[in-house]
Amino acid sequence: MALILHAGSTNKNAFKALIAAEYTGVKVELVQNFEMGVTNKTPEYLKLNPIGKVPVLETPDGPIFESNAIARYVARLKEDNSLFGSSLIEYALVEQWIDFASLEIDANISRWLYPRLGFGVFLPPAEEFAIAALKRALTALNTHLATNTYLVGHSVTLADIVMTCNLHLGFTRVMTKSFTSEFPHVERYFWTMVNQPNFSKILGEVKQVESVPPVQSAKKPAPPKESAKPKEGAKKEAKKEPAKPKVVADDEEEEAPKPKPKNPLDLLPPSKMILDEWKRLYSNTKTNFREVAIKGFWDMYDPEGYSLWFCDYKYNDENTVSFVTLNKVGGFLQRMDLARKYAFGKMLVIGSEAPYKVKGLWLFRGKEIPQFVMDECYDMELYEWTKVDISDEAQKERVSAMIEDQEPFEGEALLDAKCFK
Ligand SMILES: N[C@@H](CCC(=O)N[C@@H](CS)C(=O)NCC(=O)O)C(=O)O
Repeated sequence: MALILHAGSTNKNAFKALIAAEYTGVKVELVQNFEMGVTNKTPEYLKLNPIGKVPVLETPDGPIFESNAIARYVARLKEDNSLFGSSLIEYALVEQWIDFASLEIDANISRWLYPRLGFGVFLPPAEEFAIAALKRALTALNTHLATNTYLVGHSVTLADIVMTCNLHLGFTRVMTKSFTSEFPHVERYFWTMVNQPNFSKILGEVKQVESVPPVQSAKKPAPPKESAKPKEGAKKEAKKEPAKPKVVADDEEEEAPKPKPKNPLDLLPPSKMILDEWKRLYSNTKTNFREVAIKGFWDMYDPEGYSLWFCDYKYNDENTVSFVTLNKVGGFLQRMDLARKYAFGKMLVIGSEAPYKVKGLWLFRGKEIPQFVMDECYDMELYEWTKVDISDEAQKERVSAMIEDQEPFEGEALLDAKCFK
């Protein structure tokens, strides 16, 4: 008889036991009609897990909560399997990596992701701390995986199952390609693992998230959306949940965006500079660019209502392939779409051979870089930002040269110049 696992069908903590079951051949089935935020509040569920969290495994000897404990139980049900390694030291190392996956990887992904989704208070310094801690852990993991295919030994262990499920939350919800590309061995490991048949049967097709989710100020009940993560292994799939509001955080839950409050930049005192007029002048000036457009820019520029910023890509060493570098900059400009009403930018890809340098100039409404841009456009933190001091003629001239796509720029050829307007 199958063991019953209480969880929704896209709960990453439940995936651990389901994947372990694929390796050991133990039968584990998801309970039917599980509804996150409803089922786990019932008195019957609270008898299985007094804290009401998900998942819980029902066994002939009583319930087990905590997903790692459940996965260990499922892994141990079959004797002589290699999920715990094959020696005392391997057993210890499996436990070491399970703890590391939970306390250093999962905890920091959660601290980054959940406040953004409205589960918890969003505080930028706390997010910064979580991202730094996550990067520290991923750096260590990356180093280990540079010379190891698996976390322990030469085949999949429970440590790989727990690690991959935890990374799955990160890769699918908050860790974009530009974030993970700093950790190439972790990327290789993750994609190798999720494509192992015993993993893909449970996880289905895995797609990396394309942008960091925007900050939602408060959690509110929202109608559930169709899951974007279809899974094979139909026998293990719970029935579709009925369309009722949910009230509790779960990996499977997507929020409908709240109606946005007025952008604080619209509340700034009016400026004599009209951004659209500048954008029109820029676009319509075909000749005498310096005399017409650049002069016009400085005539209209209002340092009270706007600010100018130089940006410098922090990881130029990685810009070894021209089209990849151009795509990276193109992606950044696409993601800046949210700031079109409040910004103008020039991005230069500099150099005639790799590694290319990426530098830019941005004009933003207000005296600082708008907070919503910092919060919602992940690329911002890939650049060093320096406010232009317009009392410094050299800096002003640099601004003019960047707007003009002056070549050579700082002694180098331009591979490309892209404009955000
Ligand atoms: N340490 C627990 C975490 C369980 C957990 O936080 N589950 C989430 C869903 S993935 C949950 O039940 N959230 C509802 C709540 O916090 O009340 C485990 O690994 O099982």
